[in-house]
Amino acid sequence: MEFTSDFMWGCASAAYQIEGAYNEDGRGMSIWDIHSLNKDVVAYNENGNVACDHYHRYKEDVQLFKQLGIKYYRFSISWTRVLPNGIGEVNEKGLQFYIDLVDELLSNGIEPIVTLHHWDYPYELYKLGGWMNPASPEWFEYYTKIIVDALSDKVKYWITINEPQCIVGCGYYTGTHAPFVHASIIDMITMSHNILLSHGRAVKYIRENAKISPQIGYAPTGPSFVPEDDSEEAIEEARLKTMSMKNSGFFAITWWSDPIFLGKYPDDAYELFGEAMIKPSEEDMKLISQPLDFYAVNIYYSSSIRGDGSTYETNSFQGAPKSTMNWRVDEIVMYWSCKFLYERYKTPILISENGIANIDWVGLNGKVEDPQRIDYISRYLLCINKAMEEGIPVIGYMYWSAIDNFEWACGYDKRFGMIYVDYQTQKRTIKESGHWYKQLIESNGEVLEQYKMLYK
Ligand code: GCO
Repeated sequence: MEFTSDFMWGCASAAYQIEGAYNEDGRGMSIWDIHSLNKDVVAYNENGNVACDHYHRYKEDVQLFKQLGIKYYRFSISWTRVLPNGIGEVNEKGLQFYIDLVDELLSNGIEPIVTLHHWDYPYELYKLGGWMNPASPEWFEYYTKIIVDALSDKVKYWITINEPQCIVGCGYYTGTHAPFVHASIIDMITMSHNILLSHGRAVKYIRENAKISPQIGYAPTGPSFVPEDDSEEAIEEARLKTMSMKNSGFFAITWWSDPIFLGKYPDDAYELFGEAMIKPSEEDMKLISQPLDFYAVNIYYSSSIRGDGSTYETNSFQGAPKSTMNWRVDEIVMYWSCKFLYERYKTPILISENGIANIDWVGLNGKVEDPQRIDYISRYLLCINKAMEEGIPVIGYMYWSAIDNFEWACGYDKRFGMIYVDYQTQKRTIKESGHWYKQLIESNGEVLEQYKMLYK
């Protein structure tokens, strides 16, 4: 197998999805706390108030993570736990939680990867216009400074922002995530630009001030198309559609990655948005496009929509294998995404999320048997291996998620974790996939060798 000896094997999570303790020790409210009070925006009107109670149980959880054999753990920081109003006074207890978490991880041999922002935007800043406010990049830099000053003597890996596609696309376009609204095109362009500037300011701050030499990335997602067949034309069509604004608008890969990695907005954004399109200054683009060490990407399934709106039968057929999210198990997307992303952005790739929501429960034998998850991970990793065989540098894989959690608008029904949570008792059980993951990591992926020929 191609996995390098320093391949980063890990799991991921995000603050609002696991921490709970939403109103304890001085934590301020985020848009998810406030907007999930609306009826019927989240399944069963659930919220992250308690979630996995990780805030109180992080020591137990780190012990469980250790049993998964992971070498890296990607988590995010709750901005309002540290800065209850988003800016201004620091909540020392909140900051201490993250210092303790980092210490606990390191003393158990697990390297932290810190995501600064994973969607739980401060409500107090939202009231001031949030990402619409021209001061929002300064606010983000201030928040970054507090975190970097406190953690960068121990944290080496940083991710600025998770899936900006969902911040704007789901939060303000489809209205399916907090703040659950529909904004105008011009407002979504303004927000996007401010998010990119926030990223730029954060990168600059980390690069100039981190106490140990940092590795900095950014974690977008985006619709990835796979070729309908193996002809050159089909490959080219998939490449063009993956890297186009036309099919995906605010969800597009290029909208969020060209400014950062190529220093300019994609040409077709000017065609798509016309008059509404921003005319960014050179100075802004310079700030946005500072070099990054890795391109972190969250990949789950492929898009397979033809120009006329019909879908490819090769992977989107009736009865195709799907997760409980209704997402296709479609591992080849991993290969094509890595290939298309590396060709365009020429930056080493970290798979910062990939995983499956499965029908899991604790069996009569006390085990959570989840063979589909083992098979899913194997398939996707084999496709990463295929990309690596072609010389595409993939530096690591973070399974989503370490532990079952609050799946945003889908609530708690969707179980992505390698650790099962009984939400009534908070009892945790490592799923069979978690035990398997440990062996996989110990063998540095060699346990997959037997299936390699299937992905030639
Ligand atoms: C995302 C987020 C995660 C999700 C996960 C499963 O990609 O949507 O980063 O918070 O929980 O991806 O949907």
